[in-house]
Amino acid sequence: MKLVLTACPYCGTGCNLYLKVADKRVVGVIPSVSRSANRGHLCVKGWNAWEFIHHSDRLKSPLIKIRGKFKEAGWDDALDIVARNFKKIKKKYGPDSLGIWGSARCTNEMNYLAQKLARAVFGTNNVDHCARTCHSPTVAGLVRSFGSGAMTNSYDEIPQAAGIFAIGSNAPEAHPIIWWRIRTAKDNGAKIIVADPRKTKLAEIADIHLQHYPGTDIALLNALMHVIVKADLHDKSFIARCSLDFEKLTRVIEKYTPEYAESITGVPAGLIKEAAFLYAGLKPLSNIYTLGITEHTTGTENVMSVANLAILTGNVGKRSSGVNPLRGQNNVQGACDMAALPDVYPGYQRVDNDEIRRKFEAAWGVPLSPNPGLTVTDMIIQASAGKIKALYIIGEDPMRSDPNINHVKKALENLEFLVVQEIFMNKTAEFADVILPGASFAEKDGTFTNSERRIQRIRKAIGPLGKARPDWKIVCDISNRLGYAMKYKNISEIMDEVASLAPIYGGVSFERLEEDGLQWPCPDKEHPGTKYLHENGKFTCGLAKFHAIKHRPPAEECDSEYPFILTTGRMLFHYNVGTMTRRTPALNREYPDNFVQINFNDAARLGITNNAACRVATRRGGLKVRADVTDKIKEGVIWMPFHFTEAPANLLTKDAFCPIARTGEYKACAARVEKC
Ligand SMILES: Nc1nc2c(c(=O)[nH]1)N[C@H]1C(S)=C(S)[C@@H](COP(=O)(O)OP(=O)(O)OC[C@H]3O[C@@H](n4cnc5c(=O)[nH]c(N)nc54)[C@H](O)[C@@H]3O)O[C@H]1N2
Ligand SMILES: Nc1nc2c(c(=O)[nH]1)N[C@H]1C(S)=C(S)[C@@H](COP(=O)(O)OP(=O)(O)OC[C@H]3O[C@@H](n4cnc5c(=O)[nH]c(N)nc54)[C@H](O)[C@@H]3O)O[C@H]1N2
Ligand code: SF4
Ligand SMILES: [Mo]
Repeated sequence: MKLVLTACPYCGTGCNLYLKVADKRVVGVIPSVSRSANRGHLCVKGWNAWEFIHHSDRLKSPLIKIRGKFKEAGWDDALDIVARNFKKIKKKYGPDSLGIWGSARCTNEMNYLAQKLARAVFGTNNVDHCARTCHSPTVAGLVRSFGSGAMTNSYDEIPQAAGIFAIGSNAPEAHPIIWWRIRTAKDNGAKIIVADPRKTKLAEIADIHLQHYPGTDIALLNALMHVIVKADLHDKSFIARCSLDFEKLTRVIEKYTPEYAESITGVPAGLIKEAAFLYAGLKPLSNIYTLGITEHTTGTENVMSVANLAILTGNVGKRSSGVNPLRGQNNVQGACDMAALPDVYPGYQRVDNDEIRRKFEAAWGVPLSPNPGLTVTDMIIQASAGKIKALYIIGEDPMRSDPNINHVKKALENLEFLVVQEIFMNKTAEFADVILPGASFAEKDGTFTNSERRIQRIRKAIGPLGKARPDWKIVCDISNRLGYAMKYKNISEIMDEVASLAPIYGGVSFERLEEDGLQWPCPDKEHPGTKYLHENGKFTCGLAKFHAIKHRPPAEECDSEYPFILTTGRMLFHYNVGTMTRRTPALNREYPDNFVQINFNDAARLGITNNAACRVATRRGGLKVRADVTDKIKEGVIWMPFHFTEAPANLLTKDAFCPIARTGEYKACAARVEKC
């Protein structure tokens, strides 16, 4: 048996594991003990991250749609059709009628080439990926507050924190190996404050659980800051030395007394006060947040509010402190770093900066567009409007993961040409003209960047199945056919090109990643990488900036017809749209079908009993699901996972978006529940 060291293909924790290979098949997994991301631990998805690889549903040949039916085809035929159509549409409607979706499930190298294909070959900045549905408010918000939009600190600092404030994060289910560190902090004596509408496992071990209504985070955070400032517990020397605009903040938070916040959030004023006093007394304190903060029409402002609280108390730029967004996908950090984003080149260098653009024009040998492109959200809207004519979607399933899928369906139907690159047939691929089979993580080399900015190697354990090809090679094939040569002898040359263009990756090479990866910023070959950002209050943008932010309700508020707030998310055993975990018997057995969590008082009023079928409806549509009657959710709020393609939660969610980051409001819309 061969053991091949690689990284987990699921969440952004980036655990390292060995794939066990026998007779050219992956037959199991064991965790790596020596790598720091997980230190010998894996969650249930990691332990089972091998069964889907050989599943009989894997796409093993290119498919071409002929008169509405998919037929197997050779690579030459499929690539010819792809190149011919992209060329034709570009000629007829111009470069900005095309768009590419990179993939947070794929390697850095693939994403670098995908954005290069968009910019240098298609001639457009219309390139984006699922970070738009996820942590784009983090990138936008933390850049505004600190100058850099990533997790500030490292995993191994969490156990030494005196305090942890986790807001809108279900780490026990979504980031289990970071949860292990939070538990260790608790064992070491840390105090824990949680803000979440649901009583998660994390809330259960918290010293204080603030169970607020979805979409009321700004009111809650402003009230915490109000109490801290009134009690004179803020870090005055840090504020004076390292920040801007404190007075603007104080003017806005003046109004947010705990009593006023109680009227918005539903959290008792006394508990808000208690939490604020506890928070202010804990140093260093690590702020952890995820999608409960970002997936709102106020997403970017929510992120800046968390940053406000950290600056106010001096909890940033130090060990075991910081503002720590736990990134979602295995390589969403990397896909952002590589600039599968419409406004920046690799390393967050703006496309509308002339000097930067000239650097990339010289490197890539072609003129480049100075106009920022469209986000995923806006490519969908513009496809419906007839301005986007062709899309190349890699490893993403907007027909299940974007809000209000009927709105997505209309857009995909309106395209003249759609290429989908996938490992499994998904709902988006059904709309494709051509489907290109990618190799799974076990079948290719490359790198993923995890949530603590650690760039790590993934390694090929077996050859690609059937006619599948590594995703980066498919991008090269398309580019070469379009007349722009992408010829790399091996994949490490791609990382060398990234290092030469993106200063934060300047010192990165495959050779240097062998040991335990490297954490960016890593500007040169001698640099050891960076454990935490903004050391000694020296922020990437000079001084940290407070933002004065007022509470705004979600786009859709409850009324007598739709009296519940529906919020959606994930659970331990399944992963996003479920193409892999639903095909993993050990995981699917535990949770084979969709359900809605509802408070037992609400259920009793509606005559709904545990496990009985009920109907959940919003203004977009309705679903019949099982009721999970529980005390773990606040009254007036219901919760549903989005992993089940046959009962898709995004039939219900609303296509309302953060105006800055363009992220959808998956975490709050108005719904009704009925007994079936
Ligand atoms: N098992 C598993 N792990 C995963 C994934 C998966 O699908 N399955 N997906 C990965 C991805 S892509 C991501 S982005 C991460 C996401 O990781 P998380 O963001 O932790 O996961 P979610 O379940 O989306 O939501 C987190 C919490 O937000 C709470 N919440 C809901 N509404 C609000 C609100 O208005 N305010 C606040 N403060 N909290 C609210 C929910 O109750 C939930 O406990 O997980 C990653 N890890
Ligand atoms: N209601 C609701 N909806 C949500 C969210 C929510 O909280 N609530 N969260 C949002 C978030 S945070 C995210 S990140 C998105 C995720 O949404 P998506 O990115 O659409 O979902 P995934 O399941 O991560 O995977 C996308 C596809 O990648 C494919 N894939 C996996 N590995 C590879 C590979 O190596 N190569 C190729 N070519 N394809 C591969 C999978 O088969 C799958 O079809 O969902 C969003 N949607
Ligand atoms: S915590 Fe995330 S990276 Fe680690 S094994 Fe689980 S899914 Fe994989
Ligand atoms: Mo995500």
